[in-house]
Amino acid sequence: MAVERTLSIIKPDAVAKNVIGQIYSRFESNNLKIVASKMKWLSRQEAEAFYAVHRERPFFKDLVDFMVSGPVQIQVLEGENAIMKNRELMGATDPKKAAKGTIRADFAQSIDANAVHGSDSPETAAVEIAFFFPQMDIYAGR
Ligand code: RTP
Ligand code: MG
Repeated sequence: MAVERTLSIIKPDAVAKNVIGQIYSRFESNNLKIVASKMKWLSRQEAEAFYAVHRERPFFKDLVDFMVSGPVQIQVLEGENAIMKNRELMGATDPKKAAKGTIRADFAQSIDANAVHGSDSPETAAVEIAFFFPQMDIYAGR
């Protein structure tokens, strides 16, 4: 299996709940290495650009309102099969439907405030990583 990189965001609800460390522990114990990391309070313009694929969806305004409601913790995760592995650790978009033991089942309260974002394909991972991190700020760490 290939070593991949994926973009992860700990959303404002989980940052406010003070569970960054607990979520990082799940990445680490599942062999996902944090190779870039920063805390940032997104502007409305940044949040709209990041979620531009959802611009026409009915939930777009709620999504952007939520993403700018407080700071987020943004990281690049590296590891075997990192994109799908992170999606598995996150659980389903709606925490009520998320499998037991997933990040969203344990830390999220609603489909809007759902604790984490993760890239969903190699193509979106490349675009999303470049959106937040210049190449020089990503450390392979080997
Ligand atoms: P994310 O992009 O944040 O990792 O989440 P996802 O892939 O699991 O879900 P996606 O379909 O990409 O939707 C992005 C975010 O929009 C909100 N959403 N609300 N009310 C709704 O029906 C609805 N659907 C999606 C969620 O907060 C989701 O994380
Ligand atoms: Mg998505």
